[in-house]
Amino acid sequence: MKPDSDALLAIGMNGEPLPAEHGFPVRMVVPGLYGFVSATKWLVDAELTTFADFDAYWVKRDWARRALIKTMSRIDRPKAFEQVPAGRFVAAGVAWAQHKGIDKVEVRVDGGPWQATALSTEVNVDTWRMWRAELELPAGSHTLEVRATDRTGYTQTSERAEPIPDGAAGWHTIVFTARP
Ligand SMILES: Nc1nc2c(c(=O)[nH]1)N[C@H]1C(S)=C(S)[C@@H](COP(=O)(O)O)O[C@H]1N2
Ligand SMILES: [Mo]
Repeated sequence: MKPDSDALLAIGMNGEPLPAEHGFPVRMVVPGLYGFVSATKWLVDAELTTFADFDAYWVKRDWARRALIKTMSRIDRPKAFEQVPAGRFVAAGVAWAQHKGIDKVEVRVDGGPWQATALSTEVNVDTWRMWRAELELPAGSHTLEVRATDRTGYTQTSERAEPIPDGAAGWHTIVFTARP
């Protein structure tokens, strides 16, 4: 209920009624909070209460009571274990830092120097941002890593965390092969 949370009850998506799998007829969406604490689908009723007075579904299953989405980036191309032609290759993916905004996304190949990526236009600080990087790949097996920095100046930590209790952390890493 915070005025600046931009929380909403969503009844449509892409100009159409919500698809059943995404919560038809109505769901909650709260930018900046993970789905498991905020994005109830197939909403039928709501109870006004406080964090202290109510154990939500996932809290009873050892997930965090309040969970802010962590600044994160993801590699979508190449896919894990994909074979791509050696030489010039465009890697791509998305990054997000809700309520903060993405400042930059960097990638590195085989533990080499971090290199900047090109970012798509920012719709607003809550939406995902696409990135792309042009790589020059020698033939052989490669490891690609990605990390994002948000506008508070925070760069994603390499230290891994499991999704439970309050969201995964670490650098998304893809192993793939460039064939001659
Ligand atoms: N009713 C209901 N709503 C739910 C869940 C659920 O298990 N039941 N899972 C939540 C979680 S963990 C996430 S990540 C999002 C996923 O929403 P999506 O399927 O639209 O991507 O829904 C949330 N809303
Ligand atoms: Mo989730």
